[in-house]
Amino acid sequence: MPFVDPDEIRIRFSRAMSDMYRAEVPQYGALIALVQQVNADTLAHDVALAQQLARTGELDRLAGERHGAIRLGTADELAMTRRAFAVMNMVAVGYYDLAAAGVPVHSTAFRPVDQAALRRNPFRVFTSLLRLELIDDPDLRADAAAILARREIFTANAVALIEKAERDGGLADPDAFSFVAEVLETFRWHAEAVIDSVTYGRLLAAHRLVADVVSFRGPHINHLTPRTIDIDAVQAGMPAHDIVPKEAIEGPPRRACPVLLRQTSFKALDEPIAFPATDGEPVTGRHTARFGEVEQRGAALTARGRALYDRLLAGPTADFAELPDDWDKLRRDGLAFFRYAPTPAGLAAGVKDGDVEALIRAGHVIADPIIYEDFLPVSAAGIFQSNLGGEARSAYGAQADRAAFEAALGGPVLDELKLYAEMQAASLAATGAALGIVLTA
Ligand code: OOG
Ligand code: NI
Repeated sequence: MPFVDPDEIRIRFSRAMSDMYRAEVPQYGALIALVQQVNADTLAHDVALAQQLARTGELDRLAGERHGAIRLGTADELAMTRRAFAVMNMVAVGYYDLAAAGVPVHSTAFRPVDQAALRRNPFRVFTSLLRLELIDDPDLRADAAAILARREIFTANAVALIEKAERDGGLADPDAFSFVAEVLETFRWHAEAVIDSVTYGRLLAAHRLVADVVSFRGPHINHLTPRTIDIDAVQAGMPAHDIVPKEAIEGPPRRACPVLLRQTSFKALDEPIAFPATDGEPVTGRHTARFGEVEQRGAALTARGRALYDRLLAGPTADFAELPDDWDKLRRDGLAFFRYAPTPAGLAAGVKDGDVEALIRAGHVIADPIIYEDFLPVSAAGIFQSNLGGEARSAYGAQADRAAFEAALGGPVLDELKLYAEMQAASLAATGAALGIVLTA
């Protein structure tokens, strides 16, 4: 039996997650229907956008594109999660420090990185690791560590299949099918807490997120986000679908040339949970953690573009007028990443001059924005806060600790800016090769 393509395993897994979350959270199904409608309407009315998305391969991936989020409790859990995602051709990209925003975690995103894999399905999982050292009360810290040390978030079969994939270099069917089913178990919602209600209350008082991570058998997926190409239309359409969105969309304002990421979420479910019975009496409670979110993705910004964006975001009015709303200007100013390709006219013209901007003006080369595949810590913090019951906590004094995160992960996280720069350079080289010239940007 040949190995199943890791990209195919990821597609199956992403679908299985979507089916599971639809069954767990009915509003998710309503949101998906709304997003599909908005995307279809937008494409029907914006031919230029439809053509651009077709050129960059995003049109095909759009309908199945999702990101999820999980919150892990220990270094061992993070290391095994890395190995599980590796079977699906997903690696850790980026380091996000959330302590600065008052959330006691640091995070990465597991996602595919090469262009072919992204085009097939860019499934990403925002993965946070609890920083127990940020819990002030030493007794509570020790209790939480002991509770976490007792749990095993992956099934024995999942671990065996991960080891088999590593040993053999892949998984054939039916192992690949079993792998998807077994790993899915890790992310399932369990309404039974593993701790008593008094301990739950103490964890909750330390931070709602601590209670969410420590109280359960595993890191239930807390949202699964579809991608829209018009988030304002989705936001406006939510009430008619009985979905109550947050007031404001996170990220940059609406622009003709979307950049980075805009997101909005709807309120977390208030769900019944059960604590272990005491004196034979059942003990029940309620927990809020799982919510819904939708996002619109735009161009990846260069280090320079990102610095400008961050400066404008931090400004008193968050006015983004200084960031050009024009693809040509964003490209010429080196503010965003682009994918270059020869046009049919360019291939027919027998061009000699390698100046890219001149070739673009002549219609011989086309440059499309490279889509941002990652996350924004400020938006992520806003998403965390709004779904942890609202009450914001001020920043933790602690510094980011990327070294500790990477030690827990068992390897370095990739630098997203480097990945985008490589994609841009590869597209320039391929365009030059197709035209038979050396291109200079
Ligand atoms: C993760 C929040 C981050 C996003 O889209 O920025 C996130 C969480 O709440 O666990 O998913
Ligand atoms: Ni999210």
